[in-house]
Amino acid sequence: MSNPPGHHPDQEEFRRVLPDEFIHQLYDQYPSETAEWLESLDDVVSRHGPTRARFLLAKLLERAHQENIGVPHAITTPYINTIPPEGEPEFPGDGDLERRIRRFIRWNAAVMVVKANHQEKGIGGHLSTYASSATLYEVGFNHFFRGKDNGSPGDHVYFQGHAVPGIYARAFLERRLDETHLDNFRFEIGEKGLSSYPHPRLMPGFWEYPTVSMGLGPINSIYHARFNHYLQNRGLDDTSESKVWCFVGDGEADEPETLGSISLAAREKLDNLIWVVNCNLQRLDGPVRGNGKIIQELEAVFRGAGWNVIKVIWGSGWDPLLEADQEGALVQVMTDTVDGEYQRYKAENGAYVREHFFGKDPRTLALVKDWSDDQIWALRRGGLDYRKVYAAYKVATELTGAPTVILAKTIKGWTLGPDVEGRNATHQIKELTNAQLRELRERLFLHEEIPEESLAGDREPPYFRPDEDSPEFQYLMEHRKVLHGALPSRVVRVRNPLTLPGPEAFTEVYAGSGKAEASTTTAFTRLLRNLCRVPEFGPRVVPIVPDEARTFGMDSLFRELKIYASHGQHYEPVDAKLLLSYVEASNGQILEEGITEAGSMASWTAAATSYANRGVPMVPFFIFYSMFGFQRIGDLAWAAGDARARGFLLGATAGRTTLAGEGLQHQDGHSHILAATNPATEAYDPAFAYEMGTIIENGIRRMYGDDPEDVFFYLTLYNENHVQPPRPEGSESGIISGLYRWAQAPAGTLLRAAILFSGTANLAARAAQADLAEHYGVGAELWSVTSYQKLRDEAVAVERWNRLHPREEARLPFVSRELRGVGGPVVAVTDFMKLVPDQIGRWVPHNFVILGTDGFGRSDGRSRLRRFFEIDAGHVVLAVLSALVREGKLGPQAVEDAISRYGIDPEAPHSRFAR
Ligand SMILES: Cc1ncc(C[n+]2csc(CCOP(=O)(O)OP(=O)(O)O)c2C)c(N)n1
Ligand SMILES: [Mg+2]
Repeated sequence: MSNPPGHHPDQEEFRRVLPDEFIHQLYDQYPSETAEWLESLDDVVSRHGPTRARFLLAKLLERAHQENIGVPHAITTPYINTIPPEGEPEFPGDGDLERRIRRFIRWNAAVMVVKANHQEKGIGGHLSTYASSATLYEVGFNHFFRGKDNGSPGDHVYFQGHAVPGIYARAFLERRLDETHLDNFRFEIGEKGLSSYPHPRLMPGFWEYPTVSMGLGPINSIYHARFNHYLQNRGLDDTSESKVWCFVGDGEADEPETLGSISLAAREKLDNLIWVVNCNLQRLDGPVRGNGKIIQELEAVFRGAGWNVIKVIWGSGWDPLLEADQEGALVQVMTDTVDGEYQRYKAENGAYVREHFFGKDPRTLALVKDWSDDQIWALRRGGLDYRKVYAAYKVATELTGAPTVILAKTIKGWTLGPDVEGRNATHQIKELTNAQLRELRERLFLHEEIPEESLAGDREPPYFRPDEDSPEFQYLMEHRKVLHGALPSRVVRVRNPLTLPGPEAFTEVYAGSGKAEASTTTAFTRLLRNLCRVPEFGPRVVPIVPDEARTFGMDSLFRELKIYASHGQHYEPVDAKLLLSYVEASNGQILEEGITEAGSMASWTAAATSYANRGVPMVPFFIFYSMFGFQRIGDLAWAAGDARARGFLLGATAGRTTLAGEGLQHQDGHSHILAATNPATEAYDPAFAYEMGTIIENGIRRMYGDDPEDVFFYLTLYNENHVQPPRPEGSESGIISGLYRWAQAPAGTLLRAAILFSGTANLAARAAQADLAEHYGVGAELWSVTSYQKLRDEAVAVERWNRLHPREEARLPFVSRELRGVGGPVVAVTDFMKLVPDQIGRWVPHNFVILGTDGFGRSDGRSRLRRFFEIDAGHVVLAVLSALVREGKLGPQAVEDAISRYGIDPEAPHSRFAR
């Protein structure tokens, strides 16, 4: 059975599952009155049809809202523009000049991609994304996006990654780039290269926000807008003059990161946030919603979440048709047609559109009876009509109290000719034949600018740039001047300097815990509190937690620092009388993000890039469950590295055996491997509170000191209590470089060995050292390795130097130099997997044995876990003895003795293979 027009099949499904009377459990006080209303509705439907009925219902709802009756908003509206023609503000620009400018940019954007692929086949680039969105960007550039030339941070614009050719092409017109730059699009190695996508790491004076991994731009933009409110509410910056604009693909909207946090944006009333979704109805492989309508679907989602939704579906050419559509037949056809059909129309022609679109209803066919096929073909989509786009942006920038999304309907590959426009393969097309280039020239009316002969034969197509005294150039520059300069532009200009903390803040953590036992997590929480108390510096610290503060003992900070709640606390918390109550305040310092590691990471990124985006350096500490860090939000961390973020990531409850009881999905033994793969990350696994403090003190200096570096720090924190020793004299540089001798070999021993420990494995190493001396006469030195990653990085650099300097004496890596004097085997023990110490394997100048926690975690107590993973003291002793046996320094009975002393079962299943 076919569905009646306008009837969504999903609604039928819904009704079958949940009857209306379940949903509206209302008592009917006056049944006869109800019957009258229902009859009236039936009567309208039978006499005037469903369109009229819908109209009346919409009017009733409108009135109900005016009267504050409290009915829900309809989640979708008809498939027409949200702003009616009579509500459109006057377009203040010169439409003709802007059209010409857009054509030049379109041409250059296409030519740079085509030329890049002539130079090297397969180098890539995209033609169709920008071709669909040129108008969306150009209206923004000419009328809205605010630059930074007046000393302010301006607007924050997140460009769609695949649209970059157009952004470069505009910068070329503005004389920020020259032909060599364009010719080096995607040829970055060497000078004047242009990166494939927006990468601040690669073009630090140009790009600001990495967006190309789908979904990350959108979520980052939400938390960025939210962070701007945070800065404002905490009195650290005036952010009222900055909007966050984010350009999103309609296919990109399927990423969970894209839509996952939109309700936060509404809850936080982010009226500084505008999203423009380029609804070209296509993604990479084909239609986004062939059988449905992405614009309607997104409208429902965003309206449901509390956003303002502005649909820009139809160009001005449709206005008279819609005006003449008195019975609503055209609106009905528009609403009933699915995206697969809309896509098809644009790959066909005017006659096809007449037959297949207007022909759906005799009344709509009649509307265009006097129109030629060409006229029908010339009807535009809203997102390609600068007047409609201008109107949407203008309204969006003036709305207050909620974020706004603009759903702009466009055509993928627009103007690129029939082989490209709207085709399913359009996303991947990166070359145009000579004939296709000629066609493009026709479509863009560039006969004068691109002379016929310039496209003759095998010649490379030329770029076109209007002279500096041309009206186009003047117009373009004048408009950017009014808006305070060109964009994108990344400028690091400190507007609110940061005063570094003095040494006092660290005194406590360096002193050790005396006789008391404490974990590195507790010590960190105290350090964080001390840092927050430092005058001037303190307010710049941004503690971020995804609903785990209690797990880390950080609830002690709630009352002192307060939890940020943009609109304050409107209730008395249940624990108001307790010392550690849940205190929220509009100037609260802690970002307690709730259970969203992705959202927390996006907040962290906003804070960690604030030194550049706002000129207000902030010092964020994102404390997460170490298992749900890099593994969970690795791509956001990658983007943060690209964005040159500076700050601290803390993986708490670290270790495969220290976090007892939790098991497979919680116990982290590999985040240090994942962290080590991020080139911006310095990963440390401190054993003691003073090491943690030293790393943080050094990190603050490196990231925020006189010569700031674009790196960020990852530290693992453990929840195991033990006495925290005071900082040994002279250990600072070893802690930072990754390794230092923590204890000499006990006196009176004959054989030599070294044990390297990190994190809580220090306990097993220390116990093993004592046992080795007492029972076997082995004197093991103890070394603390704070960072295998740093040791490896240094060694790799030295190795390279040696390779390139054959006449010089070979240098020794730091780790080899340090361990050179150890007169025996080296055993490393860690609560992380063996791959972590393996990083330094080839530079350890002795027999090197690694004990680590490979495989999935188990829920059990610490000691049994450590036995299972073979990292307890007994196994450390055994490993040292066994190495000495292999070196011929001891007989095999030493190992056998240890096996029996510690009750080790040689047949026990090995953790990695025990499934
Ligand atoms: C996380 C991620 N997955 C896949 C891709 C590969 N990719 C690049 S563009 C694209 C399609 C984009 O479609 P849409 O968002 O609709 O953008 P359009 O080009 O149509 O404007 C895909 C899948 C990516 N960049 N990021
Ligand atoms: Mg798309």
